[in-house]
Amino acid sequence: MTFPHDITVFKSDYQDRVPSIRQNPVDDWRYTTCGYCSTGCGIEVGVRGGKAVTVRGKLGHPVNDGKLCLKGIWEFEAVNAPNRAEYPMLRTSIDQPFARATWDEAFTRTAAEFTRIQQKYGRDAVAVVSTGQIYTEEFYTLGKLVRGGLGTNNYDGNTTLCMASAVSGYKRSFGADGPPGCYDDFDHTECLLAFGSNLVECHPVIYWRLKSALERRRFPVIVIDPRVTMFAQMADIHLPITPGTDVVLLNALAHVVLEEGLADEAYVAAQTSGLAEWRKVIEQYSPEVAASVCGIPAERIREVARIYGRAGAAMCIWTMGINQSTHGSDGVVGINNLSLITGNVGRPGGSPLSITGQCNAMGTREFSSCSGLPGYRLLENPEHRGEIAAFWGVDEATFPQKRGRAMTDIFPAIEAGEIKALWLIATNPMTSMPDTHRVAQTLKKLEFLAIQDVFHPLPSAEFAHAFLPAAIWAEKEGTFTNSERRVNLVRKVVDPPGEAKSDLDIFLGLADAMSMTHLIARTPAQVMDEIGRVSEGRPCDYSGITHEALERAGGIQWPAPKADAGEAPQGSPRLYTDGGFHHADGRAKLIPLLFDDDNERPDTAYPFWLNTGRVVEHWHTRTKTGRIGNLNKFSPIPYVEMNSRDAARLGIESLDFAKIRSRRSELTVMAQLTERVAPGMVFIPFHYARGANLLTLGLLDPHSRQPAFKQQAVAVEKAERPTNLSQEV
Ligand SMILES: Nc1nc2c(c(=O)[nH]1)N[C@H]1C(S)=C(S)[C@@H](COP(=O)(O)OP(=O)(O)OC[C@H]3O[C@@H](n4cnc5c(=O)[nH]c(N)nc54)[C@H](O)[C@@H]3O)O[C@H]1N2
Ligand SMILES: Nc1nc2c(c(=O)[nH]1)N[C@H]1C(S)=C(S)[C@@H](COP(=O)(O)OP(=O)(O)OC[C@H]3O[C@@H](n4cnc5c(=O)[nH]c(N)nc54)[C@H](O)[C@@H]3O)O[C@H]1N2
Ligand code: SF4
Ligand SMILES: [Mo]
Repeated sequence: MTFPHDITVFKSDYQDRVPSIRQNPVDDWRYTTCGYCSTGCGIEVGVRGGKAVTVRGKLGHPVNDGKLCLKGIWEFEAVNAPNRAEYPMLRTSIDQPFARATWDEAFTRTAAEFTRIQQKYGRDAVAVVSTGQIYTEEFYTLGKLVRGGLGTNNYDGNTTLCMASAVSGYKRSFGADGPPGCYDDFDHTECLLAFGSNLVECHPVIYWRLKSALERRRFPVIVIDPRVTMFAQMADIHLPITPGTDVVLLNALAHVVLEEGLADEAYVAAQTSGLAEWRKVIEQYSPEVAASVCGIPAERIREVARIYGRAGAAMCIWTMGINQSTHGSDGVVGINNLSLITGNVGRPGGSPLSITGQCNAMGTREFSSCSGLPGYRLLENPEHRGEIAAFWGVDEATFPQKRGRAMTDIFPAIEAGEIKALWLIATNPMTSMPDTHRVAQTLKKLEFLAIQDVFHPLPSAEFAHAFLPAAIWAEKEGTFTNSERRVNLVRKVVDPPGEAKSDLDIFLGLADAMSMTHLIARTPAQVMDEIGRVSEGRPCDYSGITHEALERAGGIQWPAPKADAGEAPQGSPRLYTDGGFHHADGRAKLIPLLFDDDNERPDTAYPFWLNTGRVVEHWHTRTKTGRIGNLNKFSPIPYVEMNSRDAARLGIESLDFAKIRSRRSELTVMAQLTERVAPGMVFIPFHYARGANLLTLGLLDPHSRQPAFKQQAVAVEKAERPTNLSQEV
C-alpha cells in the first residue's frame, strides 16, 4: 500500500507497541494546549503555508507526554472547517436574513442597543452569558467590561450547566473553590472512587494517566454509575446506582467509616468543624437504608467503605453524574465529607478531585467575575468590592452587593420580560440547555440578541440580531487552566479566517464603542500582568505566572506566587497540604446532608429513566466535531442506547427507530441495543441539535442552580424510519 505522505513511526515509551501515524508534511511545529476538554494536553500544531495541517502530542509534556485523544488529533480540522464565520452580520428583525456588516457597524449597533435597553429598562435588562472555552485573559477582560462598565448583575456562563455544583460544594466545605488534587495522585493512591464520570470517553488522557499508574502499581478502582460505561467495565467494583441517589450512598459510606473506627480522628479534630451535628445525620444512613434507596446491596456498600477507609491514601474523582443533579452541590459536599473524615485532602494520592469539563472552565471560575470578582473575591464582601474598585479605578457603587442570576435563571427572566437583551459568548443554548423548545420561545422574546461565535449557521443564531465572528483556538494568544489547576499557554499559530477577530479584540472593540476604553488592557500579555497583580496573595495566586514562564515549564499549577529574582516560579501540585482552609476559623466544614427524593421519576405513563451525556468522538453541540469526517462518521445521527430486553418487549430491533416522549416533547432516533444500559433506562448523547434536550426537564440544584440533565422520565415506542435523516450541526 502507498500513502501520499511520509509515515512516522513512534516507539511508545512504556510498552513495545509500535503505532504508525500518517503525517502531513509541515513547515513548522508550534506549541499550544488542546482546546477541547479540561485535561489540558500539550499539543504541537503542524503549519504549512500559513495553515494548520496536522497536530501531534507534545512529548515530555507534564500532562500528556505526547498522547492525544481522537478529538485532539483532528483539532486542526475544526480550525479549517467550511462553516467558519468570517464577517460580522446584522439584521433588525429575526424574520429577515442576516446582512454582512463592517466591524464598525456591528460594534456601534451592539453598543447602541445595550445602551438603549439599559436606559429604558434599567441596567439589569441586559444579560451576558459566556462560556468555559475562551482564554483567561478574555474572561478577565469581559468581567471588567460587564462588572466595571455595563454594570448588569445578570452575568453568568455555561459553567452553570457544567461545574457550578463542584464550585458550590468546594466553597461550602473548604471556604473557597479549587480542586485540591492533581493527576499525579494516581501514582500515590491506594484506592480510587469515581462517581458519575465516563473518564474513558470524556477525559481519555486522564484515563491514560490512570491506566499507566495501574500498570506500575495495582490499586482498587471503584466506579459508581448507573450505566456500564467503558470505565465501569475496567473497574474492580462497579456500583450501578439508582439515578440521583449518590448523596445517600456517600452518607452510608461515611456511616461505615465511623462505625468501624476507620476515621482519621486526629485529622478531624485538628482540621474540621461540625462533627457532632454531622454525625447525628450520618447515623440515620446505614447501608441497609441506603440499599433501599440506591439499589446497591448493603454488604457491597460496607465492602467499598472498608476498602476506601483502610487505604493509606484514597482519592475520589467525579464529573457530571454528580454535578448535574438536584443534589449536585450536596453530592460534592458528601464527597468532601468522606474525604475529610479519612484525612484525604491535599495529601499525595488522597484528595477529592473534581474532573472539570471545558478547556478553560477553571479560568472562568477564577477570573471572569461571573459569580463574584476576580481572584475568588466575593461581591458580598465589602472589602473585596473596595479592593477591585480601587484596582480597576471604577466607582464601587457600580458593583452589586450580591451575585445576580445564574444562566438557568436568566432564561426564565427573559421569559418573564425582565431581561430584554442578551449577549451570548461561545455557548449554544439552543442545543445545550434543558427543554430547548422553551429556550426557542424564550429567545424570540428578546429585543436584541448578540451572538459571538466561531461558526455559522448555528442553532442559537437563528434568533440573533447581531453575529460577531470570533477567532478560534490556535488563532489567538492566551492561557487555559486545566482540572489540576495547571495554567498553560495557547499560542497563536495561524491567522483567523476573513475578518474574524479574537474574543479579546471583540471585547476591546465594544469597550471602545461604549466609551469604556480606559478600562481595558490591550494585549494578552498586558492582561496576564494585571491578573498576576490582582491575584497576588489570593488562593488562586497567578503573580509568578507570565506567558514566558509558562512556555518554559509546560504549564504551572496555581497558587504560583512571585519567585525571587532569578528563580523560576514554583507551582503547587496540591492544596490544603497543611490544612489552612478558607473558612474564618481555618477549618473545613463537615456538613450534614439530608436526602429529598425530588426528581422526575419513571411512572406508568413515562416508565423509563432518561440519562444523557457524551460520546468520545463528539464535542457538546457538535459545532466543532459535526463537520469533521473522521469524528462525525462514528455517530452522524442521533440515537438512543437501550437494553435489548426492553427492546424485545417493545418489538424494537437493533437499528430500528424509536420514538422517545417526555412531558416536554418527543423525538425519533435510531435504537442501539446494548447491555451498557440497564433495563428501565435509556441513554441519549446530547450532542445533536433538536435532540435530547427537547426531552429534558432540567430541575435545578438549590445551591448551584445547575440542571439535573441526567434524571428524567420518558416513554419509548417503536417508530417508522424518518424520511430525512440528515443531521444539521
Ligand atoms: N468526548 C467528549 N469529551 C468531553 C466533552 C464532550 O462533549 N465530548 N465535554 C467535556 C465537558 S464540558 C464535561 S462537563 C465532561 C463531562 O464528562 P462526564 O461527566 O464524564 O460525561 P457525561 O457523559 O456527561 O456523564 C458521566 C456519567 O454520569 C453518569 N450518571 C448519570 N446519572 C448518574 C447518577 O445519578 N449518579 C452517578 N454516579 N452517575 C450518573 C452517566 O451514566 C455517565 O456515564 O466531559 C468533557 N469531555
Ligand atoms: N442533556 C444534556 N445537556 C447538557 C449536558 C449533558 O450532559 N446533557 N452537559 C452540559 C455541559 S457539562 C456543558 S459544558 C454544556 C455545553 O454547552 P455549550 O456551551 O452550549 O456547548 P458548545 O457546543 O461547547 O458551545 C460552545 C460554542 O462556542 C463556540 N466556540 C468555540 N470556540 C470559541 C471561541 O474561541 N470563541 C467564541 N466566541 N466561540 C467559540 C462553538 O462554536 C460553540 O457554538 O452543555 C450542557 N448540556
Ligand atoms: S484528552 Fe482532552 S485535552 Fe487531551 S487531546 Fe483529548 S480533548 Fe484534548
Ligand atoms: Mo461541561
